[in-house]
Amino acid sequence: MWKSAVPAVKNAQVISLITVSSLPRLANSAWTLACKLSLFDCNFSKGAIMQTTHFHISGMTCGACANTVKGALQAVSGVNDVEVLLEEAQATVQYDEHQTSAEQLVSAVTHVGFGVQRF
Ligand SMILES: [Cu+2]
Repeated sequence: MWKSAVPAVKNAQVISLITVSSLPRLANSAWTLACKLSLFDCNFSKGAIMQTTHFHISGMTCGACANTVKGALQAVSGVNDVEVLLEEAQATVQYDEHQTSAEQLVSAVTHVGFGVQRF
């Protein structure tokens, strides 16, 4: 994700990180929306630190359950990619550490009625 070797660009990432962290939550959501619309490369613009975490999900019995879990995870601000495997009872989530956390992801899944454990 960090392809640039130009020092000036690295500085720009640090500045953008500081700026983004001080933005109000609403502005941050607008930024996330712009990212989802692919208006620019968000990983660069936001100084995102992408983290991938695996979860064991219990209680999924069919495709609809898997879709519910997937939707709940995708709805969390800062989540970049979600993969839910029904048969393996697993979810893999890629997210920006600056915007969310494994704890928030766990609570999103719990909220829609499934058991979830990080591994
Ligand atoms: Cu189901």
